[in-house]
Amino acid sequence: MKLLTNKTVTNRPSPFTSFSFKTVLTFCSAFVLAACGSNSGSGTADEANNSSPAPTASSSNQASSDTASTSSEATGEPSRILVNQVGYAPQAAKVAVVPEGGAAEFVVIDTATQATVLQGELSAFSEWTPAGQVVAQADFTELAQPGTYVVRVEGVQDSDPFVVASQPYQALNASALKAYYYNRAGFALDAEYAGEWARDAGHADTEVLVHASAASDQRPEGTVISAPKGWYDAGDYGKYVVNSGISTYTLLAALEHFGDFYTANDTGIPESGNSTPDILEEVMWNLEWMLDMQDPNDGGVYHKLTTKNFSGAVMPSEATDTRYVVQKTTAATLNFAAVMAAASRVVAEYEDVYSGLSDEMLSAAQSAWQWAEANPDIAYQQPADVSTGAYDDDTFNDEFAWAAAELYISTGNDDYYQTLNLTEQSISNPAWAHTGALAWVSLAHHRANLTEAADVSLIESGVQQFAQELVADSEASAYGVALLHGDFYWGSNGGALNKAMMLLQGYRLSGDAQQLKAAQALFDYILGLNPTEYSYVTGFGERPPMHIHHRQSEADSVVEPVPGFVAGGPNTAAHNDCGADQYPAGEEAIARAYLDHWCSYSTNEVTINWNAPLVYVSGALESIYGWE
Ligand code: 9MR
Ligand code: 9MR
Repeated sequence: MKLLTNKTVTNRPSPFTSFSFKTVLTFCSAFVLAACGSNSGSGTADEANNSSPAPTASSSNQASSDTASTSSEATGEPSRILVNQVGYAPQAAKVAVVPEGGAAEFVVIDTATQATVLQGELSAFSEWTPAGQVVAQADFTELAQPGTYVVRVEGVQDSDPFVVASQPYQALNASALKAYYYNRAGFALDAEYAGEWARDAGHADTEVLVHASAASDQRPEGTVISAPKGWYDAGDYGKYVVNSGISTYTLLAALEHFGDFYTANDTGIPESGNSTPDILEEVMWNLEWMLDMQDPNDGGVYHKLTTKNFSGAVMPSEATDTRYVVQKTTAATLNFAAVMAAASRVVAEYEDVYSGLSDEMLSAAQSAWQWAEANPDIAYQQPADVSTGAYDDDTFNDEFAWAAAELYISTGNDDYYQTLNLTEQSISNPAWAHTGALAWVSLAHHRANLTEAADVSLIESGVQQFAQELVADSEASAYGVALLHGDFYWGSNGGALNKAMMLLQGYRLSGDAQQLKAAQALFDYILGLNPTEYSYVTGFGERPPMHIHHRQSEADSVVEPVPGFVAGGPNTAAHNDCGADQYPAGEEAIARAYLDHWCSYSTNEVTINWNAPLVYVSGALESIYGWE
């Protein structure tokens, strides 16, 4: 490869990658998600009861007309050279994916001058089986000069234009965080902050009924409680503790790990400019709600706060059905314990602002832990009269480990470390039902300040081994991404971003450039280096989703959806919501089973748990590539 100047050219959550120190290999198929702890129980009901009309020919064409020249269904080849449509930091690894049919060399063209600034050889062509596509890579890492460019191979369509610039993900990071503000329950979004997405407040949740499934002596069925604030989970208006767990934690971890970056950032939310970081203000909105989801009489935590059924596609203020807290569960209670223990550390840094809150959170975490120890196996059972999201995790070993780790770090009490029993804990990619890896993330970050009970070399080697497995998958992939067929479950884009986050945990320990490169590749995948040719984040890139399954975005009169949300992504469940025949490809090309249409809640919904690693990874890359 040679740098040229001034020359003009004419032309359920997947545990596939998992290990343990006790040779316990967890292996489960994407087709038996239930066995992996993913929620297929409610999937049956969701799919069977799908009452939303399938898109008409013209409406589904509308989705594809936005992408008129994306991946050809007939050949399966990408229609153009694929890049990260948002761009790259000067020092980042930069790899484009090139379809078959053209020359063996590539050039990079400066769009301002039409000069060729770099030329090189393509890698060998090989198949990426999740997409059923044969592609090569063009590695243009050497290109470090800021500017706007395209990658060109004679005989195939140019890449989209992209920038090389310092701080390329600053705006995306702020927008991904601001997505949580747009999903605040019980809060009016003023035009001053929300622009054209301003809306009235909905769901005050100051009068919520205790559902029969959650009744106790002190709080019988029908008791009115108050649990305001919190974020809407997703495109629906429910508030679910299990999914809030990993989401809230991941944002807290972003702040714990990259404090300087977040302390200086302005997200443009009403609290911006005060003495606490915006990310903490945003997280506090959800933490305050979570605190109210704990029954103060016994420490148990309600699984969710929702209506009995999903509302129609209406604005929050128009969705006024009665809301309930439903069943206390082991998973919700342990998610609560883990998050409150972690939050107590972060909030302690701001004792002058949140006086007494850190202690309150830690004791709430401890009483939740005690409830879970006394009730170690209470799985969520969807009551007959309730049909909102189930988040019905029924294996709790990972939640126990995560909560124990957070309590250990925050209290220094070795009993929690012994209970955690780290040698028995496998690492699998984080997901709402698979939280064990989060224990490793926190322990690794705090490794210098743990008590002597902790086995720091075990903690480091565990994180390293997981990251190295992902590097190997990345290097074996024609697209250069650590994504296997089994990774295409509901929310595959969240899974990809969580893998990037885990690679960055390895990188933070080792400084290994291959781990950073593999994380960058997964991030590139989200922003355009994928066989659908979308940049999956609303408002970013050349072809972002326009029809996300997000009730406000569907119900308002604004053409653009609320920005900063990552769409769920292609998956094996994409069959019955819009109609199987509406999807561009089936099982044999699962990485293309995505539809940018409101009806596609299985591929095009947005959630707080998929956006959290988008925030984490974009902020981490900004920090690592030299934010100042
Ligand atoms: O809108 C709902 C979405 O938030 C959920 O993730 C999804 C799966 O539980 O269900 C969606 O609601 C659909 C319901 O399950 C079936 N009828 C059509 C609804 C969407 O319009
Ligand atoms: O992310 C959840 C996924 O793992 C499940 O398979 C799916 C079907 O039950 O539900 C997803 O979670 C949805 C939740 O139930 C309701 N709010 C929207 C969530 C994202 O689609």
